[in-house]
Amino acid sequence: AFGWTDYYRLNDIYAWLDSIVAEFPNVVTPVVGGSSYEGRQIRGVRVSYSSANRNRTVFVEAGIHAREWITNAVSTYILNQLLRSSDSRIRAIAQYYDWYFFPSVNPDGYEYSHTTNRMWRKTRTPYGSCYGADPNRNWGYRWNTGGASTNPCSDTFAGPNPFSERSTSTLSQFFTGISSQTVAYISFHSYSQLLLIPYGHTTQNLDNYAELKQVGDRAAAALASRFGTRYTVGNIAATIYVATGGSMDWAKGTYGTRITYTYELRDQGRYGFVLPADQIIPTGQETLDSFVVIFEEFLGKL
Ligand code: 0X9
Ligand code: ZN
Repeated sequence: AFGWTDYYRLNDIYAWLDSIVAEFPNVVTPVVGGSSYEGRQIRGVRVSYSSANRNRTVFVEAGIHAREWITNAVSTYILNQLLRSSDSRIRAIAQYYDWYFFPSVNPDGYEYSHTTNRMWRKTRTPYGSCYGADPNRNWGYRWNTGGASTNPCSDTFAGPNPFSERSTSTLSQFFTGISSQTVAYISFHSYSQLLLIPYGHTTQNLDNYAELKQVGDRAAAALASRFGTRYTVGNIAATIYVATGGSMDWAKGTYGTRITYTYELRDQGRYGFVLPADQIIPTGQETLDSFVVIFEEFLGKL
């Protein structure tokens, strides 16, 4: 049975999505956010407790990098808690927003990381003798203007053009369709314990950086208060490196999405991408603590 003490294959995750649709038919709706080169669906769910919440839509994306398995698991952990928790703060945010969760937005890469190469990162589109573009270098905002490669054999290959990948192109079209009602874009990566704010092309703090930094610092404090896990909060290019073509930057740069964070979840390199499954629940708990702070902040203000 599905749970949070192991990592799961794509079809197990999708079967679990079906199970929550069946269990919460008035709240959870299945959605298809797109498709992949190898023909898999990018499946997700919409969680909505009231039609009044439509203009407060939150978009959550996990697994854009195949090997970052903790992200897929944490996204389903949070989704499950939004449905089942009796904590009043969790109930308040669950019921104030409309939520879209896409636990595995690079399904071909995710399956390949299970079957063949645990360290796979990219999509699986063939490019000559190499495979895949980096789906977090492929989005059409300041595409390939730094921190990306033009070599198809590189792990940060931007692709031959923006949205060359079927997964990013179809998911971006889905997002465009809901962009006018969407207030938040959350992207889950691992690892390094960072809470990153746009943009990746410049160390300048643009748009509503100050607001996001202030809320992010409070979110990181809440996260640390559970188990002492320390996160650094800041601009992408200043905190890690210049990187362009990321999904969150595209949402903010194209549609001005107000609440935009990229998480780099546990750990800081001891296990790296191969985080033991017994850390899924604690990582989920502390990450949800930070989520509550972020989304409480905007209660009644959107
Ligand atoms: O390099 C990346 O894509 C992310 N780090 S990772 O180690 N998980 O690969 C950082 C994402 C930066 N985000 C944006 N540029 N939007
Ligand atoms: Zn990543």
